[in-house]
Amino acid sequence: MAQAARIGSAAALAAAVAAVAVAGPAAGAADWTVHTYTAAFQPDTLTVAVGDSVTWVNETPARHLLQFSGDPTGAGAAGVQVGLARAPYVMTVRAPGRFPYRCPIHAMYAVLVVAPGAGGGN
Ligand SMILES: [Cu+2]
Repeated sequence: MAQAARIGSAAALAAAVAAVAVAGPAAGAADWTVHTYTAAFQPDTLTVAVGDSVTWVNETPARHLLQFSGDPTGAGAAGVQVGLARAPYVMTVRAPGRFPYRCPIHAMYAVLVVAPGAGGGN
């Protein structure tokens, strides 16, 4: 009984590992960082590829908002809005396009440009 359960777990684990290998980030996917300062995003224009990840890091004690026009994640939202406090915010981009965003609290503006991925991985 216990032996069968262990074999079952091993098979499930192997399946999970295989699934991750198939569904994981596309080869060559890059990670980018945008720093959020008192009155500006740095860089204020960032061009990435579909499948890349972008991390926003808040370098100030103040809370900021990331208010996007459109949805770079490809989930289809009319606009993505995220509060940026102490913890970084990580987004995997899945939708090609030009996505302006702002922090309305501090009148900060920036643009995320998502180029279509070479592998068509979206
Ligand atoms: Cu702000």
